[in-house]
Amino acid sequence: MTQGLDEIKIGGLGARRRRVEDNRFVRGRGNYIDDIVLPGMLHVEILRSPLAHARIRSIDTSKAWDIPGVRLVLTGEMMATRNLAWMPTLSYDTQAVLATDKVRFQGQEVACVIADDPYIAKDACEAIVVDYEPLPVIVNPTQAVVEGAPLIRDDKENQPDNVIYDWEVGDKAGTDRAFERADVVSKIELHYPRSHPSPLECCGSIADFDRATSKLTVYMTTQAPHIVRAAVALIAELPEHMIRIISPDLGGGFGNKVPVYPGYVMAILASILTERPVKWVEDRSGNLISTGFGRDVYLQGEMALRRDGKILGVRMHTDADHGAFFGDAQPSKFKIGLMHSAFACYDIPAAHLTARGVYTNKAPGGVAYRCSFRVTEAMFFQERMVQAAADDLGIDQAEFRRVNFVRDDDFPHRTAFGFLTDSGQYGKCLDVGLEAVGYQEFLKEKEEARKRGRLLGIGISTMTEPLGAGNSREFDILGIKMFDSAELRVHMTGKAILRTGARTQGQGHETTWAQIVAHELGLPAEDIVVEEGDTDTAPFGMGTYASRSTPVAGAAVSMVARKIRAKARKLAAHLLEVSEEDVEWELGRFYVRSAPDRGVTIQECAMAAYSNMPDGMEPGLEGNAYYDPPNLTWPFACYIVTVEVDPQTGVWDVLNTVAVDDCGVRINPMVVEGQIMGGLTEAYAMASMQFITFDAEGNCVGSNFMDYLLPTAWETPGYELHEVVTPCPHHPIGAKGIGECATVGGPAAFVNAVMDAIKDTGVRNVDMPLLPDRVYEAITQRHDVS
Ligand code: MCN
Ligand code: CUM
Repeated sequence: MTQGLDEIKIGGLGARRRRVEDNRFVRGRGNYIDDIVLPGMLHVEILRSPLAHARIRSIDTSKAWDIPGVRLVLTGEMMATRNLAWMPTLSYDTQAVLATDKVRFQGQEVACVIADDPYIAKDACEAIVVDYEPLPVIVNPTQAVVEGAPLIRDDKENQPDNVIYDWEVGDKAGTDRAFERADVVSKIELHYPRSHPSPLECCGSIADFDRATSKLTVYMTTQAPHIVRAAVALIAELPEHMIRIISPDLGGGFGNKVPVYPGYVMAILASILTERPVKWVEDRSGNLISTGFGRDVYLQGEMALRRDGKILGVRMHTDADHGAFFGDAQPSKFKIGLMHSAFACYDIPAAHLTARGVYTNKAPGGVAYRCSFRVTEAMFFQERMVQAAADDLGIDQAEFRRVNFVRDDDFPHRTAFGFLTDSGQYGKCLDVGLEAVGYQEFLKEKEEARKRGRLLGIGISTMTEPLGAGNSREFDILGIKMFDSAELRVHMTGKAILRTGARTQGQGHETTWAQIVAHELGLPAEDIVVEEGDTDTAPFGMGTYASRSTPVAGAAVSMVARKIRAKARKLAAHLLEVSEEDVEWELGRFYVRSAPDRGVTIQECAMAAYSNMPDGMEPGLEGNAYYDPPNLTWPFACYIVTVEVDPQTGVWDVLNTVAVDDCGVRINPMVVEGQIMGGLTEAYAMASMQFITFDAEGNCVGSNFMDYLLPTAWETPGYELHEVVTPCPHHPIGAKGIGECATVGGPAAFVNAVMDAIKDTGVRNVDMPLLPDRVYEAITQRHDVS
């Protein structure tokens, strides 16, 4: 027991290990899609629709064909001859690859040119003449459902209107009864505006079809390479074993790189037709205007309350604007994602949610931007409703949360919407946050400032969120169950390679997975290389989104390492010439129980696996594991923000941001803190400046970084981070997901703070982003601003 390794020194669980991938990233040695150049490669450019809704009368490509260097011009009509004009989406809908009949949003793909270089292709796109007949445009859910609204999806049979789904969950009768018994009913209406994750690197792909071997290799910016392989096999009707999807280094994903985009399909068809590698790389406007966005959901919420502060029931109705094609990547069972995870941290007897999704003349998407399948909207609505209810009751907002929290001894807890939360210490997290921000002192300071006409405010957001889809009983995408995988090969000299079915996009898996192996086997983390993203080498997995990597693939890493350890134990017994039962394990070493000095290292076992195995044992030290989690993981977060609002201008400044996160056991605290800081910055961005809007004609406002704002280091506030650790009871190392927590829980803290500061005006809500002119209007006109 005395010779075990120091876990932190070998880079195991809990080590603040520096991110190994940053070695190449900060040196400019990353290998992103646009860095890849194949011999003889051609380039695709896409012609996009300038109109949001129009019938296509004709497309004349003859001038484009005449331009020297142009190899191919594709239109929807030509795609249709190969049955590729439409493709299935990840939500059982169809999406146009290239428009045939109509265009349905501004920026939709209408034609594409494949040429020797991207500039020729771009010029040739401009030479294509499209004759459009404009149609009336729908830009929001209200317009979508009015009598006589133009039908957007007239391509579909059995689609008489613009409604995609009407869905409900929860206990309607029980909730109605709760409202009958209520002393107070608190109501709020909100819009979570459309935003965009805008990763540093836009989307792109290189398709390389080899006629001689019939093999199609596609380099692609994707968060889920194996799902794409399945999708390509189905869409292009190619044999799956002849398709290889390689996801190279990704310059951020944030959910933007989950869907299959038309550009990918065009590059594939173009490569098959030209027998040359074909590259498609999106420009920034193309990315902002046409690819997976976030949110665009309206909420009407009601809370039934007892005078003493107990929540008796909650009613929610949401309207989701999905754009022209229902293209969400989300569990097929849940039509509005995990919206019904709202209120999971509160002990509420009854809840009912109705949700309607509609088509509009806007780009498809909705599930992106650190959203965990719409948990972002759920928690924003929850925490805005909670603040409004506390105000209506005249109860302190922290106290109101505390009396309604699920208690520490009440886990696992079944939520009103039917989820089973696993563990948490909600009251403790809140206490840590209040203490850190100096809650009582701030309330006094606020009162003093008020007397002098200064507007200070404090906003709280507390939430538990479901991270880590599956389990496979409830979670699937297009019928494929949501589990994940890991494969570990320990070489003769004790060095190892680990592969998983996840795909890091910046989260640091190359660093943190090695730490899990170090924890389980005592191999130094630096001796383990981690590889993800190549379907020819990685085990099958569902990819990285919904912060599922740690809960699912990370668990698989633990499990495969334990399998290896079990085999190593047999090897150790053989080397030590004792029976397996007499062998004990400590980090990095097996020893004889009765003689602890007699031992062998894990490296010695690895060598024996190839050079000195016992009779009858299979050689080698390799294995794989598939992990189907018993439940989601439920991290908790408490975010507290203080602000000062300038009543003369509506400008607000963040004074302090405190974050208390409980994501169970932290594999690498530094990586976790990076995730939280990134997430808080996105939360601040959405609360203060980001939204993509459309004018009445469906023109996208926000298709460039002049209109769609990213916070720089200059305006980003500082953060004070704290931690509470409640190990996940069902995860092999007790870890819960963290990747999306701060983006999910953060926005309500910022908005609640500003609303608290201007509470005296009687204003209940200003919709995000809280631009100064909106806040100014609220203060001076004393009405809600949407
Ligand atoms: N981690 C840890 N201890 C824990 C939990 C996580 O050390 N208890 C580490 C993990 O090992 C991993 C990172 O934190 O390195 C994030 O882990 P996890 O919460 O499992 O999330 P995923 O790896 O599945 O990442 C997905 C999540 C999502 S859905 C979006 S969107 C998002 C996000 O991560 N996109 C990102 N964070 C991002 N960060 C970067 N830099 N780039 C993106 O595109
Ligand atoms: Cu919804 S953004 Mo992340 O789950 O890839």
